[in-house]
Amino acid sequence: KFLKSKTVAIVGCPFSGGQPLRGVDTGPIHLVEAGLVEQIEELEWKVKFDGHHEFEDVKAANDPPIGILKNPRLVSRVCKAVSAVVGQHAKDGHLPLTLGGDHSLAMGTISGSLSMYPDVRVIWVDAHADINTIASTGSGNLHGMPVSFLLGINKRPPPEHPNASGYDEAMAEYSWVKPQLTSDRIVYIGLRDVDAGEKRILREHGIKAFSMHEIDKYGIGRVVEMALDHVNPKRDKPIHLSFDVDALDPTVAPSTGTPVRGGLTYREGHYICEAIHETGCLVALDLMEVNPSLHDAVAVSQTVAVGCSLIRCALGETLL
Ligand code: 6HN
Ligand code: MN
Ligand code: MN
Ligand code: MN
Repeated sequence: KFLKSKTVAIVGCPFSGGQPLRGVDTGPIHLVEAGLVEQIEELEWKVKFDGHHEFEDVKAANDPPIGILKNPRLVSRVCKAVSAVVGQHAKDGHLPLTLGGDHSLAMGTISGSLSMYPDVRVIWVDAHADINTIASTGSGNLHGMPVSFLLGINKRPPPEHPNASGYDEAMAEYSWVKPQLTSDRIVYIGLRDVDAGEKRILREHGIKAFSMHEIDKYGIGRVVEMALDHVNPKRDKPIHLSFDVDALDPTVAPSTGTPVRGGLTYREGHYICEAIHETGCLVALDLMEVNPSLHDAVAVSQTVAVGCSLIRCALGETLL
C-alpha cells in the first residue's frame, strides 16, 4: 500500500549505549551471519545491506551523565543518525529493517518513519513499556525511555525532585526528537514488567496496552485485532512495528538483557508478525535487544533464529 518497491533496507545498529550490558551491540552481526539477508531474499524481497553502522564519533569518555541519564550524548547522536538513515530509506520507498542493539534506537527509527509518514501507527511489542520520563526513570537507562521522547511528554520535574538536575541540558540534547507521535497512535502488546511511574504515565495519557493478562484472557488473535482496531481501524494507515525480543518468554528467547518470565510463546510472537504483515500496512520494522553475549551457544543460536523467523513472518512468510 505504501512502499514503492518490494525492497528491505537493513539498518544494522550494533549499539548498546542505552543500557549497561555489553554484547547487545553484537546482536545485528549475529542476525546477519545467521543468513537473514538470504532468508528475506527467498521471500522475494530485494535486500539492501551495505554493512552495519559505525558509531565511533561520540566517545563514551566525554559523555558523563546528565542528571540521572546515562550515556546521554552518545544515545542522542546515534539515534539522530539512525533517524536520518531510516527516514531516507522510507523516502526511497523501501522498508527499513533496523536490527538492534538496544531499544533506545527506536527514538531514531520511529523519528525516521515519522519524517516520511507523519501519521504512522506504532505497534510496540515488549515486556516493558519503555516510556519512562526524565522524572520517572529509576535506572537512567535510555532504552527504558524512548517512547516518552517520541510523545514529547517529558515535563520539568519540580526543583525538589531527585531527577530535577540536568533537565534543561537533557532536553536540549534531545531537542532533535520532534514530538510528533500522539498517544492514540501507539499500542503495546506483551507488557508484564512496567514500572509504577510508567503505569501512571500510561493511564494519564490513555495509552492502550495489551499486557500478558489480556493475552491470557482473549487469546493473541483477538488481542492483535483489538490493537489494530485501536490504532488503525480501517487498516489504511502505515504501521511501524517495534519488536523487543524480550517480549517473548525467556524460554523462547533467552539471550536478552532484561528477560521477564511469563512472556509470549513462540507462536504468539510469530502470530503478531503474521497478522501485521496481513494488513499490508507495514512500513518499518525494528528487531531489538538480541544480546548474544548472554547465555551459552545453544541459547544464543535459539534467540538469533527466533529473531530471524519473526522478521520473515513480518515480511510475509506463511505456514502454508
Ligand atoms: N527494554 N523499566 C526499566 C527501566 O530501566 O526503565 C527497564 C527497561 C527495559 C527496556 O527492555 O527495552
Ligand atoms: Mn534506500
Ligand atoms: Mn524495549
Ligand atoms: Mn523490553
